[in-house]
Amino acid sequence: MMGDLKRGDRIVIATHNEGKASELAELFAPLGIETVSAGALGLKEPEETGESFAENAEVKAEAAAAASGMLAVADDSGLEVASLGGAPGIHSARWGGPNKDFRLAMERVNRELEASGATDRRANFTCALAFAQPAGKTLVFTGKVDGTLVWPPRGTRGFGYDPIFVPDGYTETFGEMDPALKNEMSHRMRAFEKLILSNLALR
Ligand code: ITT
Repeated sequence: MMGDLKRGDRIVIATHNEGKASELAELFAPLGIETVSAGALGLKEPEETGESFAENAEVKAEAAAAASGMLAVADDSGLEVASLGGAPGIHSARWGGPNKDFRLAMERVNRELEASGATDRRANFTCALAFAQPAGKTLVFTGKVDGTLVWPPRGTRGFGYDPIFVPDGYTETFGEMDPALKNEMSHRMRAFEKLILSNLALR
């Protein structure tokens, strides 16, 4: 099994998304685990052929572990809008188009919500974190945070769809909130917590 993650380790964060890389680096730092991103190592981006967050996270983590010979953690995540049947979901990055323009992606979410006539603006962010060893089993952990979508977008912090997402129990969007507070409740942190718990339990 795993149980191999320990203080002083250096792991690859198998992402080319700087927003994710920095949030995950903040989560791993207090454990004494140093992170380097796949982008910084010049690793190729594998094609995301999976049909779920978990499958795509596995594909990315295994590719990075194989290419680097290091422990790898990949994050596949996205926004699921209840009134849009869970869209954009695993296509969240693609809604930003070739230029990864999330202003456009947020506009599309809002446009489709208005076109649907729905008054229900509930949504959640979901994250699957896959932990892969160069020659071992891959484990996947998921986390979710529920909230409501607002329009127009508010705040310039975070990344992706953060400026339109207000987590339940708060009034600020993830785009306005202190990044440390987002990291205390995010989908990413909740998946991360399970990864760490499973690691400790196996040691
Ligand atoms: P990698 O595959 O290289 O990790 P990516 O951005 O392509 O980067 P995904 O396929 O997992 O990653 O797409 C996730 C998208 O969902 C991401 O681009 C954001 O637009 C959105 N997303 C995920 N987590 C988010 C968060 O915490 N805040 C805002 N948007 C988020």
